[in-house]
Amino acid sequence: MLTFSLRRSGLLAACAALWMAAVLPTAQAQGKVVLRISTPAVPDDWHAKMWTVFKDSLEKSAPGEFDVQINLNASLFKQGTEPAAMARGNLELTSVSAFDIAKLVPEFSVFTAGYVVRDPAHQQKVFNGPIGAALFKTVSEKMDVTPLATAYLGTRQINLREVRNVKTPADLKGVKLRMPASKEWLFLGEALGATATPLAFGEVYLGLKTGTIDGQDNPLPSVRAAKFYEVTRHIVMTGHLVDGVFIAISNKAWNALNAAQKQKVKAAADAAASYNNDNRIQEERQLVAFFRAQGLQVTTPDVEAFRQSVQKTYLNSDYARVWGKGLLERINATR
Ligand code: KDO
Repeated sequence: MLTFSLRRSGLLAACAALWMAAVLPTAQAQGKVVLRISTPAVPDDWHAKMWTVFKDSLEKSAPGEFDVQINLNASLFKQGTEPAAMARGNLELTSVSAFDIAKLVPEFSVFTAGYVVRDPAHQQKVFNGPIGAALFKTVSEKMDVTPLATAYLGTRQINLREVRNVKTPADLKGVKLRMPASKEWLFLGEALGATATPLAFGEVYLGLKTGTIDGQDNPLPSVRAAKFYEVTRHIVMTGHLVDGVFIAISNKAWNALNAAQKQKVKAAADAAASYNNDNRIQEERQLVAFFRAQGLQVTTPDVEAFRQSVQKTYLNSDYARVWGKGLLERINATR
């Protein structure tokens, strides 16, 4: 009977929908969970390649469940605009810098200050311990994104177009030093003694080539991956910032996952960060020889003079006032 078969097919459809909802409990019950990633990292950089590790890890732990879309070279969102895109629901994942976090979570600026984090091991201890847990909770509340893992970006050094005798911050006077475009980054450039000039990462190579900037600061693996060594002659090993980026997911995307999916996404982020960290640490050790072989001068300044001057600049600034009672001391005491 027609009425019966119609009723029956309606019932079957309802059962199917219930079944789908039970086995695929995320927002996109019909399809895969789409995870769009945007980063300014260049393809040959470890913190770009780590996203393939992330994707592969999810393919293995949850075959066919996620559609991970990796967008490098800031091709999807401009550098620094990713957190806003995530808050608007236009992006699921990125690697966010301490500088971008500090715009909304002022106490996070302690990690934008030079010579605070001592080395990659110290960085992992700080962020994987109680300090990281408390700060990440605030990040989630204020930025609506959840940090999943801490990736070591490397230790930032100064990289100049021309050879220059740099021993102390005074020797950088008048040097147009490119920094990413935010007041927190520019403050660091000025604290180093230079004239900080804002420019997006993707424009740095040309800026160095044409001379619109005199130099830039980045960790050695990024100098190699972005080929800045082709258009510069000198690296000054100031080691002024043990830098990190945080693999972070929008809360909208995170809250749409079930417990098993959350665990798999977190494990994939951990695997990606470990891959990046191991490779970056190892490569950093080898790159001085590589750059010298390319004809660059690599020199060590009076690092103590840089440390004292930079620390004094931060401690006398408004940044230090928002770090909260004892935060810097607790970071220093973390071993
Ligand atoms: C840079 O623009 O100098 C910087 O190193 C800043 C980091 O926070 C990060 O955005 C990084 O660029 C990009 O991922 C490109 O390596």
